[in-house]
Amino acid sequence: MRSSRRQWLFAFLAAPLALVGCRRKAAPPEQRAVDLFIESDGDFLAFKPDTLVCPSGAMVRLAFHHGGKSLSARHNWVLVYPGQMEAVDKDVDDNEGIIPKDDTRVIAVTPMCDKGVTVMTQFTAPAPGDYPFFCSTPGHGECMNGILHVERT
Ligand SMILES: [Cu+2]
Repeated sequence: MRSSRRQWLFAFLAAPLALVGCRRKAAPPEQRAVDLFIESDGDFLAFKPDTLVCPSGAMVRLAFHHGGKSLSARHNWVLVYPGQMEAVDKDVDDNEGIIPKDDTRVIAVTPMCDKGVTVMTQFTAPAPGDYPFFCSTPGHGECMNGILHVERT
């Protein structure tokens, strides 16, 4: 008798836990995909637009187009954590602006690209906040920068 009552109790206690377990195993909600487009403003050292918006947690697919007409300097698009732009920019000055793959201050980076070329990068939008982006070609970042506003979902 006693053991069967224990089994009953166990069944009652275990049932809600099992439900929670099932819910956790369910497929996560599909990650929202967002496409962003940005280009360099002709031969100016500027991004057009210089402000982008996306929701936190989204899978962002960003296309960057080098809109230069006569200017042959290369550009890229580098997204960094707040307050890190100047330091990252300075650190790559001696290496033609090439961002090392293991730089933890960097969220996303496109390849360097030539006039007329479009390059892509993909990343998960970080926590809500304002994140600076810039071109890391030496001498460009000071003018060629902007802000990605990551919004709360
Ligand atoms: Cu540039």
